[in-house]
Amino acid sequence: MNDIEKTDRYQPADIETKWQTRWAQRDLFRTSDDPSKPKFYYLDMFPYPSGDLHVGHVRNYAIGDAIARYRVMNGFAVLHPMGWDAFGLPAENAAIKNQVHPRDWTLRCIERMHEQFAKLGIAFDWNHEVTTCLPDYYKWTQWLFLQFYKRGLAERRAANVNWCPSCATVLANEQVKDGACERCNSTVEQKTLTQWFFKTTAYAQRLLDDLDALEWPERVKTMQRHWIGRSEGVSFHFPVRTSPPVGGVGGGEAKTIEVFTTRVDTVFGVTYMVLAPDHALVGDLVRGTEFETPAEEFKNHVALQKDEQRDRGDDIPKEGIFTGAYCINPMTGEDVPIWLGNYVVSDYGSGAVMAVPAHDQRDWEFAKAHDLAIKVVIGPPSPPAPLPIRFAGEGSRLELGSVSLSDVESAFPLPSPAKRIGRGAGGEGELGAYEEYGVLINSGEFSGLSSADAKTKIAEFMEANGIGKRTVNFRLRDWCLSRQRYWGCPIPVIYCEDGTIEAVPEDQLPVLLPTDVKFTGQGGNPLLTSDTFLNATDSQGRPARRETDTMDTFVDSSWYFLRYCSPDSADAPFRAEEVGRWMNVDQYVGGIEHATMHLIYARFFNKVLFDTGMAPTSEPFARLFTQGMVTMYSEKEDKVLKMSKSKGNVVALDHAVSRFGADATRMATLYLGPAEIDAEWDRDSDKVFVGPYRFLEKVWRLALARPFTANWREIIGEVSPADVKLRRKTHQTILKVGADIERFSLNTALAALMEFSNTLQEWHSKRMKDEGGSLSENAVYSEAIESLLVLLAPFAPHLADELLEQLGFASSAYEMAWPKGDAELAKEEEIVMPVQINGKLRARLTVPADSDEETVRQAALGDADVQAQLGGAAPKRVIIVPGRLVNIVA
Ligand code: ANZ
Repeated sequence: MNDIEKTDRYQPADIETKWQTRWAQRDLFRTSDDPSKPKFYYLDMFPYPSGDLHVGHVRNYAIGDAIARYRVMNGFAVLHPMGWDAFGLPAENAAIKNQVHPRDWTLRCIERMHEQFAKLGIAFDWNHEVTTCLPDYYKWTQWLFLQFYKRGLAERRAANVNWCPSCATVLANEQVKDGACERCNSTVEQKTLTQWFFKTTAYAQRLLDDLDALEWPERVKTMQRHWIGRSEGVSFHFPVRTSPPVGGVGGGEAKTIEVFTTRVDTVFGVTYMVLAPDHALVGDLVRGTEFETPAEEFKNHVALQKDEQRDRGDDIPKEGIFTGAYCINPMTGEDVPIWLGNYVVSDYGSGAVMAVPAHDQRDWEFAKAHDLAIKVVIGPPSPPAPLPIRFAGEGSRLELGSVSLSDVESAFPLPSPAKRIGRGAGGEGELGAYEEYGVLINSGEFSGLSSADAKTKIAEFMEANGIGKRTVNFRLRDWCLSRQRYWGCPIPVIYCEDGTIEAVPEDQLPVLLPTDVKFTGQGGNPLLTSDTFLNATDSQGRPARRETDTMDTFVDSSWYFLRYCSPDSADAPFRAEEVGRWMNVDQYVGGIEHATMHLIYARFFNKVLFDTGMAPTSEPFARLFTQGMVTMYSEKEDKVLKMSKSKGNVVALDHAVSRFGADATRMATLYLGPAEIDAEWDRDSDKVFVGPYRFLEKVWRLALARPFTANWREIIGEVSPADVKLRRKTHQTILKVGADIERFSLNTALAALMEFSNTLQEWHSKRMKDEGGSLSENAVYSEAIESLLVLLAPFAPHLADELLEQLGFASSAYEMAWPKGDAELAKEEEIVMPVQINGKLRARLTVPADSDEETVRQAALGDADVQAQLGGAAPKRVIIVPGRLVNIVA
């Protein structure tokens, strides 16, 4: 199509290194300190430095780079930093395996990742780099811990942990596989250890309230609301009988069981009590009885079941045992047998549930499994005429008010089959608890009230009579931050001989990780092998022992976005004026897997720092975008999985870049589909690159195909009708690409650029045939090419800069202004559409060629001729054939 010589062909390898070197030499991506520019803080979730990047990672950084570059070109001062979440288990495991120090291993990985980011040409400002495992960072993590400690927001207390007896170490839930240690396969035990906690629960309400105003995906907000789990209910006590009930005469009632319920309207339907197997009272209830050993065994058995599964208890088989003890329902005086159950967890509410099997599906399943009574106390909203309920009193069932299953079925034809299906999987066929609100029955003086009224009335009654009180419960737990690991931030406290705890004085920070440790792989915290570390001196000069727990790495990542603002701050974790300038983060981007833990911890941290006056905003991340991940077929597992080295389904960045160049690699990852959705990488990997690569080749050819006129703005003047279409496309593309980038729709932005290049190509081929060559024609072409290159720069920055240079530009696209789209020029021409009424041509409509159906419809029905024909009657149907015809059936 033109006479470009072979040497002028697109050669990504040459131009990419050239531009990377130039950008680095010029420190082009240094954050602007121009205070007159509006600020834009773009934050990618920082990576764990694991070494090699693959195209799945590239997608994340390509998204961020496109947006950050776009903002810069639009006149913003953009902070676009990168750093390393550099503490953590993999480095420690690598140390054990390869006898290399975790620090060396980590720093080597970081170096390697630096190279790869450079190869990709991502516009990070490395002047803001942070590395959490280096003392200049973790000194401040320790300092922040001490501020929390001073404010009573960090405390030490006992907690249950997974313990591997042979590794002598605590295991995270993810390291327990089917009740066994992932590494050595020994049976995992539950152990109580004293651990450090951050009191996230103190911020539960604010973490919930402030979610509303955030511009976050609704899905993430919902996950956080669920995680925080606010419930309104009533807490009250069931006194424990000290002797078994005999004919309703009780023994002493010294002990009580506290319950929390969201359905106090069902209190008359309690037929048994369930305690968490590790509830504090269990020992007292069973001591010295035949139930003591079974209770202990049951506790150990349940301890191996996963907490998350037990937590809501919906999908697990309901296991339990009787304790032999009874308590008393304070509202009815009835005896209630006390059971232990696997579906009740000790750290929610009070660890005890008043079970109402007729109205709670979990209780229903439990009652069915253990043959316990079911008493109906809520009927459907408009109850049928009173039905004869037989109060059965046979067998082992409770005497008072108990009904058999068939009584329930015949008394209350349940509202709809759907409602009868329990939440639990499997279980008792389709019959289950009636969990809806309704009208109270069998509930003493409260019978006849609606559930809603009864909840208020019973709560008021309990409060007036000192039985209980309304409470709010949160599912959110305090954050256990202790890890018995070496490669983490040491917790800066020491234990004195007299048992007191001393915070390490701030001027002695950081507490450095010692180097004289042994990584034996034998388990236990390697820090215990360092005498220099262990032995400390307290404030009185007496010998003391240093804390060997290190912090959960989520602590490091809870404040890195603040440190990015002033990475070199030496006398505070960050400087007020810099966090004042940059916070909060305008756009945070990361995986949905961080919807809860990280994004809750970071919000909590930021709130505490806001309260101390250190952080300028109460929320750290104004806008959040969760990008989808890249998946690929894994030979190893014979299915499509998240791209990862361990699954053997990766396309390495190095491989991609050396074959297709960084620009095509970046574009290929963006072109996969909408950025928020997971996308599958083709098994025939080269296929994915071909489209973007050919497109870049085409841009290359087009840009050099005709003489470029830098001053096209001055000479563009009257555009000949033959060139209007190209000019229109130019302005349409400018408007579309900008709008698409703003809404993270990068794949459609790329599609628009590709379409634009096709229009340009067609125009050019046609022009080669005509003689062409007018001034105005060159100007239209030059405008199109310049726009194309500048619009392409956020995606393919190397190619854009190279071609701009070849066309005579002295600066990088990074320094150029984003083109301004002219809506007038972008406007489609108008078309005439015939309007038929009952098959007869009645009017001609002039509408913009790109009108949507609704616009055409409105125009047709508003047309004077059409209105006259219809004579005020509404048409039966309006059929629109886009761009061609309107058909009205009157
Ligand atoms: C009786 C009852 C009757 C309940 C009924 C529900 C329906 P949220 O806060 O929404 O999760 N519960 C209380 N503590 C528990 C624990 N430690 N482990 C397991 N379950 C527990 O719901 C609170 C409800 O969960 C409480 O209300 C209690 O069961 C149960 F028709 O009390 B309910």
